[in-house]
Amino acid sequence: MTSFDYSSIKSNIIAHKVESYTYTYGTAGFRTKAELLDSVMYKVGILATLRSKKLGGATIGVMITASHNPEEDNGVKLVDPRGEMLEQSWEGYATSLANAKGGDALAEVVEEIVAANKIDTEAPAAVIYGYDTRPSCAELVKCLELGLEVSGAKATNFGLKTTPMLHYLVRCINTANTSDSYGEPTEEGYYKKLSEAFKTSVKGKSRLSPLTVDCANGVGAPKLREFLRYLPEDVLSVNIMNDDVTSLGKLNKDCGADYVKTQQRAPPGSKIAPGSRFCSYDGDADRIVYYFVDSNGTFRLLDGDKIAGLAAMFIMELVHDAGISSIKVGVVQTAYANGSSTNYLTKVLNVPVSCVSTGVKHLHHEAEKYDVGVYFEANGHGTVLFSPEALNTIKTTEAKTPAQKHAIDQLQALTELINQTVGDAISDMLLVETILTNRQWTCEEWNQAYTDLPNRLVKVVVKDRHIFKTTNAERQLVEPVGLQGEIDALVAKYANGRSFVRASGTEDAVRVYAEASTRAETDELASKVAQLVYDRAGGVGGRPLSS
Ligand code: G16
Repeated sequence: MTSFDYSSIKSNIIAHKVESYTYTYGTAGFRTKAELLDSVMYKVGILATLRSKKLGGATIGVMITASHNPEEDNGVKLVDPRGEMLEQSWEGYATSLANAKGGDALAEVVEEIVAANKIDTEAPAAVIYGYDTRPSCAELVKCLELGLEVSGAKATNFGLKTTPMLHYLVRCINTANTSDSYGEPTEEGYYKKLSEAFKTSVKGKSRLSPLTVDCANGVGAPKLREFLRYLPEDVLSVNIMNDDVTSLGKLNKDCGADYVKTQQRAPPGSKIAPGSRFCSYDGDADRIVYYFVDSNGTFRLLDGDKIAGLAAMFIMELVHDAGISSIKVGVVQTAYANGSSTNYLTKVLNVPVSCVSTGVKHLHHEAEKYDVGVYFEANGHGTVLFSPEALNTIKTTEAKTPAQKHAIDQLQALTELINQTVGDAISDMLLVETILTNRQWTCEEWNQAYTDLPNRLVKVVVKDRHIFKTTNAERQLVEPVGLQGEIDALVAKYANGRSFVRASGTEDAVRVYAEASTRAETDELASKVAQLVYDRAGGVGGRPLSS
């Protein structure tokens, strides 16, 4: 069926479950308890079809995942034709559709979208979709499929995928048979592209000691295992842990990138010892953090900030060695970036740094403004973007010396190795492993770039997190009125103190971030700011939680 079936849409096949619940297309799409999402999936199916029709039948992606959230949650996000997040102007449509109660209201919103975007509802539409390992995915997929059917999309189920694989597939499909072809639109094509690029970028270098990867008991586990079939053991040696995707309740539980970043410790049961190298993915394998214990047995985190610093340093040196003066590197961070990392980037690497709001979509767009834009959130979400001009320069520059040729080849391999559609734990891991292998560095040597200021992230559950409104890339609160002044007064009491508060876009909580000169002062500042938030906004469920 290709027609747009208004009468089915009006019959409102899947009704809004809890009348009073308001959905928001947030930091990473819709995300909440899985049992509240069936009507949302149905409507997202309709929206994805409309988006494809609007864009001349270009393939749109739908990913069903709640990433780092607990197993009982689920979520959904749309992927635009070049593999990037849904254009922001359409997020409002997503929210309106999700909150339309009853068939008439739904049809009305659909008609508004159609009219505002001059969409020919009989135009062709193509949508691909994938999902993670959550037990709720099977039911939600059915709801999505109904939405795709009533709106007349040519729908293709790509099955179990990591989020970045789905982004990759969308871009490959939309660029197939063009000069801009991104790759073979299959899972195998993804594995081949990344593994070949990795082999090139570490050629002639001794293999490092084995890397242990914590896969958060999520989709990253089977996919990494599959990927490793394309890389001989003498090129990259990997031990996989937390790979149980069948037992209930294990996804992201006391493991994964979010746990390691917020708890600042290795997952229980990891046999981490001085000299070993560990990393953790999150539940849908789009984030990664590295860590190790130093010779004193102290846990050291190499988070998204450290990865950004490492990548920027390496790429800048390659660009220099390649003799290419026209390519300028820039870095994009959020307010969660550690103050020391920003200092390192601006003062040591002398690289321009922009700060934007939380959410990959914000970082991605900012990074597109640079020739090479390195973007990472401290939580390990990020990638590197090469502008079309930079890609062309790298491709066409003729080497005058063997050293220049080596640098150009390395840059070329990086453009293939890095998933430029979105942050990708497997691809980012290969990027880090490339750099460490080329340098023959340990994590300890990588960590020497700068010392993190002690920092703390605290989660506060309040009655209504939506009353928190921010400005200045989320670094200041505008509402509740007066609260920012109270936070500033507290911060002023601490050397190198910094703290900010914002509502999470993926969890029902307010996040409080603090950093200061010492661990004790940081914890004190975080707890005092969290208490302020709790008191002002009607905290729920006892005292504020340490994330
Ligand atoms: C998502 C977003 C990230 C964001 C994170 C936390 O990550 O993609 O950009 O940093 O949520 O967002 P918030 O603080 O608004 O809850 P993931 O890995 O869960 O998709």
